[in-house]
Amino acid sequence: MSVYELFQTPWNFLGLPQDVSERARARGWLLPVPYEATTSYGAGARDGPAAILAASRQVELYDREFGSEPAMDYGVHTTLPLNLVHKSPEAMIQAVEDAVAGLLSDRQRPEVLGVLGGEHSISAGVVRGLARAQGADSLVAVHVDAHADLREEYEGSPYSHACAAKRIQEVCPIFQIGIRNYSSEEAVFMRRTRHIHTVFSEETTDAKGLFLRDLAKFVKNKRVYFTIDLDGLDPSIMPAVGTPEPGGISWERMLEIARTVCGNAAQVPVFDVVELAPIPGFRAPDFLAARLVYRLFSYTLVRSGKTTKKRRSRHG
Ligand SMILES: [Mn+2]
Repeated sequence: MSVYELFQTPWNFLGLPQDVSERARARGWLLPVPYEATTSYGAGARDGPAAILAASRQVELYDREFGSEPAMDYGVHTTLPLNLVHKSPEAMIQAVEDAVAGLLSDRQRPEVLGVLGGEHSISAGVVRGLARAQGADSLVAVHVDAHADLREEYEGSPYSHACAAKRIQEVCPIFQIGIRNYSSEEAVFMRRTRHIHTVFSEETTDAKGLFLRDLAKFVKNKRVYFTIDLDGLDPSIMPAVGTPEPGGISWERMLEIARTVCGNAAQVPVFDVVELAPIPGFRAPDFLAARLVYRLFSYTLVRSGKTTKKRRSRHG
């Protein structure tokens, strides 16, 4: 027996062994962004990344859907959390943009970067960083949320969580899913713009999932930035969010959406999962978020041999 068997598993996503989670070896990287400043109702999103990492160490590596332990093949490297203490929303977004652009431009870079929020306002920095590092050509966003997040500004800031999608659509077109709450200003904007395709909450519960065909078409041969505000899910399975809204997406439907995006896109270089505000002592939502992040890495990194080969050569 090695003496190291006496110690806990490493404090990283999924508790992966050291060699599988090294920067040099891992094809997926995870960046925790524990930021919260503009939350308007229930607080706690700054604790989201730590809760997801803690829960992930209990997630079974074996995945029935793949019949293997996919993370042991592709590897996930967990970076240290971004340091955003006392930063204003503007300064935070700049820091997130710099961090994401920096990680994606480095010679040693991930094939897929996952980002853990934190409140949804971080996403403006994430998509800007992605566009800066890799360009915005053929880039589209898929956005799961209960809220349209299309306000020009909210409570005095254009960088509030309530403006996340407005800032994203300045970079690329958006396909929104699960929307069930928005203001009259946003309703007008949604009708006027061609930059945004909206699937409302009640359409997502349709048994046949007809919207999935439109989604597949939207992402076909595109590079996709996939942003998931967990309040897009049904609050009966995801109550640990600042602003829970009745209705919303089931676990199985969420996975169908993720499979559709990752299976039809040319590439999903970056995703984020935001707005988990853990409820002390209630672990189910943290565990759901951890399982979702694991599936997102698997859907993006376990592909047909041909695609994998092409991607590997691109990264040299
Ligand atoms: Mn939301």
